[in-house]
Amino acid sequence: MTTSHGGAADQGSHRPAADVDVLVVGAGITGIYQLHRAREAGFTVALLEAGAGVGGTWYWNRYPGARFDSESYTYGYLFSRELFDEWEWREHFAAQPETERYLNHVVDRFDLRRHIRLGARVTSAAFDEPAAMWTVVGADGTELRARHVVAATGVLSVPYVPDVPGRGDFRGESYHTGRWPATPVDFAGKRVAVIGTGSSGVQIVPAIADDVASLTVYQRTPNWCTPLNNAPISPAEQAQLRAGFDAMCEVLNTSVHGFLHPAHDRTAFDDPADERRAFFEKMWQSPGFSKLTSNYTDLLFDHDANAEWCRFIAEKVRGIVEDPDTAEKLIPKDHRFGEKRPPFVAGYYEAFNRPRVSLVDLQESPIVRITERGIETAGGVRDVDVIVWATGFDFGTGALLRMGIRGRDGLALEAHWADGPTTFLGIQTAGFPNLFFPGGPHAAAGNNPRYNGDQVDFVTDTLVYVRDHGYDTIEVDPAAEARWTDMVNRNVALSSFTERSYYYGTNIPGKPRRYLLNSGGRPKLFKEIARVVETDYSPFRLARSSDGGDRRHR
Ligand code: N01
Repeated sequence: MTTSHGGAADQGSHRPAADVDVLVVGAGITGIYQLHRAREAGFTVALLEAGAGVGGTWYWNRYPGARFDSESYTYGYLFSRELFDEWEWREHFAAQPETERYLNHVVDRFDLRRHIRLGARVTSAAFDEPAAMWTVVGADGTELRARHVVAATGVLSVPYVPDVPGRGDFRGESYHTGRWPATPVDFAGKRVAVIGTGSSGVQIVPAIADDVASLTVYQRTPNWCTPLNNAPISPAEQAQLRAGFDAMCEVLNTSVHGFLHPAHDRTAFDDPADERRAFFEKMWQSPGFSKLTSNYTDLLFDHDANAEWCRFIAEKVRGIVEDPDTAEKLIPKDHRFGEKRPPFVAGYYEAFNRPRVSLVDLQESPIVRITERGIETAGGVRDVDVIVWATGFDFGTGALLRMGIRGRDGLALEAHWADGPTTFLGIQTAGFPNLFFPGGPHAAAGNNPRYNGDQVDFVTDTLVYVRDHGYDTIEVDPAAEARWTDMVNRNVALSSFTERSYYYGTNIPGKPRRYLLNSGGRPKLFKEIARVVETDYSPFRLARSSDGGDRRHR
């Protein structure tokens, strides 16, 4: 790994030299972009990545069936027209291998690999106050001193496996979707259990249903699944994509959720029943998230409108799934569409028509324990060879709280966030100078790379500002942090998600129940960034260690 190529941040200053100006943690889509932007801005850079390859989510989640549910070309990078033109996505919703290839291509094309150290899971990051820099240690023995740390560690990067009694007793193979092994798992002729029916579970079920001897799906809560409607990108569409690049960027860079789909202009009851039904059918046939973003404008606010759409989906499920009892179990009863993050599927409901696929309703028959040979529920024991835990992630704060981050006076991030995260712009937290976490908690829901990319752009501009003004540290003022966090908490009411959604952390035992997204979305982020710039970074405390080491605030 090359850590230096002539950055100038420490030149002419009394401060001790860092190994690098900017250390990025995590080589996912956000970290790769941050590494590129920081280096382009003239900083010396390094990136530490826990995995054995780059890609982040698209490295770890290599389970069969893993794929985008945002359109490929809207998820990929937009910063380079040349990159966009030369990479041909094969499908509207690319599968994991293609995305992993794409991210490797980006790393090589922009000559970033020499700055990346793989297999270096960060175990501690401590702010050295007199030196005004971070000491970052990796599990592989790496130790780097960095002026700034950008933790691009993701919101869905720490897998959660529930503490079911007997879990360690199981003698067969077990895997979590979010830590899928690099060597493909051989399902042929095996009895397989999938526990969990969120976006990951409903992707893997149809992908392996033809290979297994038997597949038992353990469902605690059904989701409102609708078709992804994926398709290959035809040559004509490839040409259209290229011709429409600028217009597409304009939409993606300004839309609230970072999707291309245009908003509808009608509410559900503007239309008579037959037209509403025809519209719902159109939605059912439409790609990915358009069922949310292009549906009736009152879908998430008017319970009757939502109920109409849910009734439509329920009818579809009953029409697809041949066994009426299974169909009923697959239809959600406890939440409306959009109250949880909706999964998009290809062949999920159809999979239950195969004789070898069956559903266990855990509300009816809860899991009692894992045995050496299988899963015992209140309804009996089933022996299996493989257990797939599709049981989700410690969302939002999981990775940041496991990195041993220590700020001023040794302040532990875990202590600072004991009651839930407090942030400014979802980027910085008070007491942790020169630490940034784009793509972390208090980011907006939607097409993640777009919002995270906005944050990376701002972090980069901020690093340049700090350098060009000769400052050594930048740290958000606690009042600004409180203001942003209050805004996040106040705007919870704007969110359609219920407290049973993992966006509140409620899926993790003992985790404080706090809304972990920013419902204000990009408009709030853009507005606040503009204010930061207009007020010459007034929400931040900036200081020079050459001023005798005192923390001089402007
Ligand atoms: O995780 P989840 P995921 N016993 O938390 C169940 C993104 N993603 O990995 O609902 C039994 O959604 C739990 O049940 P319940 C996307 O943002 C994107 O599927 O809590 N079951 C639930 O069914 C997504 O939202 C794609 O009752 C237990 C499941 O496990 C996010 O990642 C693909 C249990 C967890 O669902 C997370 O999705 C995949 C227990 N003790 C993921 N504990 C794309 O398509 C939990 N469960 C781009």
